[in-house]
Amino acid sequence: MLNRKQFLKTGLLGAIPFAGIGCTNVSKFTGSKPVVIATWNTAIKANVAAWEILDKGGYALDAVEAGVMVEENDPKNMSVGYGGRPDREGNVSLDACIMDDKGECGSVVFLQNYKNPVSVARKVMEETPHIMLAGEGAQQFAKDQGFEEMDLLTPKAKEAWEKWLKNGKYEPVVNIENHDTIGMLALDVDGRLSGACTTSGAAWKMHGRVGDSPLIGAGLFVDPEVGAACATGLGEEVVKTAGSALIVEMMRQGHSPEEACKIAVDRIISRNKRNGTSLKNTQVGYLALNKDGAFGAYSIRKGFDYGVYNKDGNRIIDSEFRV
Ligand code: SD4
Repeated sequence: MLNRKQFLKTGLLGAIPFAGIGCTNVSKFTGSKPVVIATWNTAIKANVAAWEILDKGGYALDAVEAGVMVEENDPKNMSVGYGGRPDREGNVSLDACIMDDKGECGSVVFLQNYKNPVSVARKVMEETPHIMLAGEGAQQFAKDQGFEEMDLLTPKAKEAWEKWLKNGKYEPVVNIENHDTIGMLALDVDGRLSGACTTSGAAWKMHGRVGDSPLIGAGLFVDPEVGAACATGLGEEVVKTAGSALIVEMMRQGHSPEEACKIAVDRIISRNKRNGTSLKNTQVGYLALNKDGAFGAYSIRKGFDYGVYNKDGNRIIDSEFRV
């Protein structure tokens, strides 16, 4: 099979003329580099792994991969990787994506039995001519790449599922109690932006359901000329409004990272208002980082927080919110 470099050399992509780059009016919102930000207060640990790489002058892509892997490997985080909550039939299935400073990306969806989907996603980006692999194909690829197969359902997650089965209502909510998907954005000392997002998805989802987290433009988007954004919360709402891509475009138009996130939250609210649908208990939180290292966040409701590690240290910040 062609790897990505060979594929690019075949000229398939070379035949497409480059479009002119639009105005990138983001420099008035300055920050510092290196910097890493990630969703929820679990980020405090994940950021340390990312910072170890960034602080030594390392690559943002390596930093986000190492950072989110901390959560994938942690069985206490029941929304990501090993220990994630299963679907309504008791299967743990994982989704993840990664995007680099050249706008290359890779993702895996509905991956079972491999605890580090972010690394499989990176292999999709680097070793294949594709950007996404799903289900059995993703599993076969993970196996071929030498990833170790394992059972991801922990006794704790199994117990939670059995408890849920007693009522067994199919209401795949991601609200203020049920979260911890990790989306992480980093800017390294050389100004390279990268992002990653990884999740076990909505607890008790239908078998086969995929949310926003592995979808480039929804759960994650990186444009090296402008900035990066990622999402957490009820993925269906994020996908319906192209959340992360929208945020990056808003930053391109001159909005600060926080303003851009607010615009994306407002888009969700107005869509639901227009349709008379309820967002009761629904949470969506967005993070954004611009190419100068300025960052911001916004969520539908109170309770979303995120971790930032930059020259001022590692800390948790409460997001601004709508209600
Ligand atoms: C999803 N966005 O699959 C994910 C869930 C999530 O914290 O963010 N949980 O819809």
